[in-house]
Amino acid sequence: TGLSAMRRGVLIVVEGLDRAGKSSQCEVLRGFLSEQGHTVKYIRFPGIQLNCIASMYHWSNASIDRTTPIGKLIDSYLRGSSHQDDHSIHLLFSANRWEVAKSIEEDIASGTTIIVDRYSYSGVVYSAAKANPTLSLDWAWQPEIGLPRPDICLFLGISPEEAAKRGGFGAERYENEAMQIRVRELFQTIFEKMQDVAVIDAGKSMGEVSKEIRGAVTGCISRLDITSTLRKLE
Ligand code: ADP
Ligand code: 2DT
Ligand code: MG
Repeated sequence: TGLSAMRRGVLIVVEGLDRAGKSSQCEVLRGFLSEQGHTVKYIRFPGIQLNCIASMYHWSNASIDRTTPIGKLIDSYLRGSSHQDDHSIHLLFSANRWEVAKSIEEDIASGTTIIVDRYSYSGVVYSAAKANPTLSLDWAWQPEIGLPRPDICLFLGISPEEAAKRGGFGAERYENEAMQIRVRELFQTIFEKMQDVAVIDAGKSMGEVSKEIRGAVTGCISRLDITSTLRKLE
C-alpha cells in the first residue's frame, strides 16, 4: 500500500564488550528482520558500509572492513602498527561515523533498516577508559552530537568470566584485562542514564540472547512512529 511504502527504516545499534556476541547477534537479527519483510543493511564501526549480503566471513576480517582512508588509519592504530594521540584517534573514530552519517539518514528515510555493530557509545567509552586527564566522557561525546540517533541500542552485557570462555584476547590494542574492566564500568555509567537502551544478558546461549533481542526490537518497531524522521544525538 501507499502507507507501507512510506514506512521509514529503523536504526538499531548493538553495543557491548569484546566477545559479547555483537557480530553474531547482528547476523541473526538481520536474518530475522529480513524474514519479517524489512530491507536490512548491516554496518560496523570502525569500518565502511557493508551490504547485507556480506557473509560472516567478511565481517570478522577487520582488514576488509576498515578500508576508507580514515578506516585504514584506525586499523593500523588498533593493530599497534601506528601511534596516535588519544584525542586525535578519538576524533578519527568519530569522523569515521560522520563519513557515512548522510547515507545512514538517506537509507532510513527510504525504508531501509540498519543494524550497526558498535557506534558512538563504544566511541566515548573506549576513549574515556584511557584515563587521559583531558579526555573525559563529556569531552568525548561532543563530536558525536548531531549524528543519527539510534531508535534502539541493544547493550550486550557479559561478565569477564563468560567472555573468557569464548576465547582469549586477540592482539589488538584494547584487548587486555585492565582496559576491558574500565570499559565495562563506563558502559554501565552511560547506559544507566540513557533512554532507548535495552540491556541484554549476553551470557546466555545464542538462542536465548537472540530471543531477547527479537523481543526488544519488535517492541521498538511497534512503538515507532513511522512518519517521524530520524532524530540526532544530542
Ligand atoms: P563480538 O562481535 O561481540 O566480539 P562475536 O559475535 O564475534 O562477538 O562472538 C565472539 C565469540 O563468541 C565467537 O566465537 C562466537 O561464536 C561466540 N559466541 C557468541 N555468542 C555466544 C553465546 N551466546 N554463547 C556462546 N558463545 C557465543
Ligand atoms: P571490533 O572491530 O572488534 O569491533 O573492535 N572502538 C570502536 C573505539 O575505540 N572507538 C569507536 O568509536 C569504535 C566504534 C572498540 C574495534 C575496537 O575499536 C574500539 C574495539
Ligand atoms: Mg565483533
